[in-house]
Amino acid sequence: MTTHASLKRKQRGLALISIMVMVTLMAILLSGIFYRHQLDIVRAIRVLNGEQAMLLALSTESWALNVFVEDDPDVDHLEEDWAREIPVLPIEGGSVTGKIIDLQGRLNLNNFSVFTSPKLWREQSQDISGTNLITVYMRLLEILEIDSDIARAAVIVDWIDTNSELISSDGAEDDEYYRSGKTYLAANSPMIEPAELALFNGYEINDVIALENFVSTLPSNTKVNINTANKQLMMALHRDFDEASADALIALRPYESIESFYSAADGLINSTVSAKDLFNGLVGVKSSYYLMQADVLLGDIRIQLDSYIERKGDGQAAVLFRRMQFVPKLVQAIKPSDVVEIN
Ligand SMILES: [Ca+2]
Ligand SMILES: [Ca+2]
Repeated sequence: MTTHASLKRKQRGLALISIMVMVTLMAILLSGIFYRHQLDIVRAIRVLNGEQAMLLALSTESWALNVFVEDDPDVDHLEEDWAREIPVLPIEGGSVTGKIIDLQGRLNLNNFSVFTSPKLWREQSQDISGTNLITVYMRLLEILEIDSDIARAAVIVDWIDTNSELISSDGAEDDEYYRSGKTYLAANSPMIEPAELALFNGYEINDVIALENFVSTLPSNTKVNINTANKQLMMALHRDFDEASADALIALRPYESIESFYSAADGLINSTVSAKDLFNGLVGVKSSYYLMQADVLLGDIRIQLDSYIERKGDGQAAVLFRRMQFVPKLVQAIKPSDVVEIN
């Protein structure tokens, strides 16, 4: 009996240990499942937020395209609906904001495709009182405190033109890039974005950053819209335009016709040549190319969308291309006070 009773106790003890081991294993297993489940939920929320944020950004783009349906295409200025920034719209778990920028308020670097060697020579040799694409660009560089050597223009021409002959001794084609140790050749096609300038012989990254808001790279030859160009570009239009005259010209906006701009400019130029002759072909009062920038914040997700828009003559507008990027919410702009010097 005694033996039988101790055997039973032993068996109970073993059963108890087995149950404890099983419970422990179950607990480990379940905690693993719950942990994975929680991860799945976090991932699912992220994906859902990401998709919703993308849809919100794209709906901001639809808003931008719609704005142009009602817009008067014959004149474009900063008092029109498209120029009104969307205030920060609160949405559940985040916010949306957006704005439209007129890209013809900037100097279009793809306009440099018009140059042949004689035309470049003519424009660069012109008296500084004159106004043409080269003098405007050179003055803009000066105003932005960037070295304004003519090579700055010549390398743009050679980058865009389809041949491999130098536009002038200041230009740069494949051989020049090869000789400067670059691992790429001239594109021989229109520029896609102003950041490309950083690849060009002679341009430093700081020059490109300084020029960023003053130049564009549009797919066709365009005029500068004097209703939207900023002060530095207005000053660059003529050597007689100082800060005060640019302010005066800006105060008279919007110009409903280019003639009204010419008469305002005539009063500020010490020249026998009329503003109409000086600026003909360079400036206008309407724009076809715009950039819509949207910023969507949803939970942990932040999306920035840049949509390049072309407005067609019939009131329709279309997206030429878009760039969407996910920005980690935790990334903050670096303030000078954050920078720690390491000696
Ligand atoms: Ca308009
Ligand atoms: Ca060339």
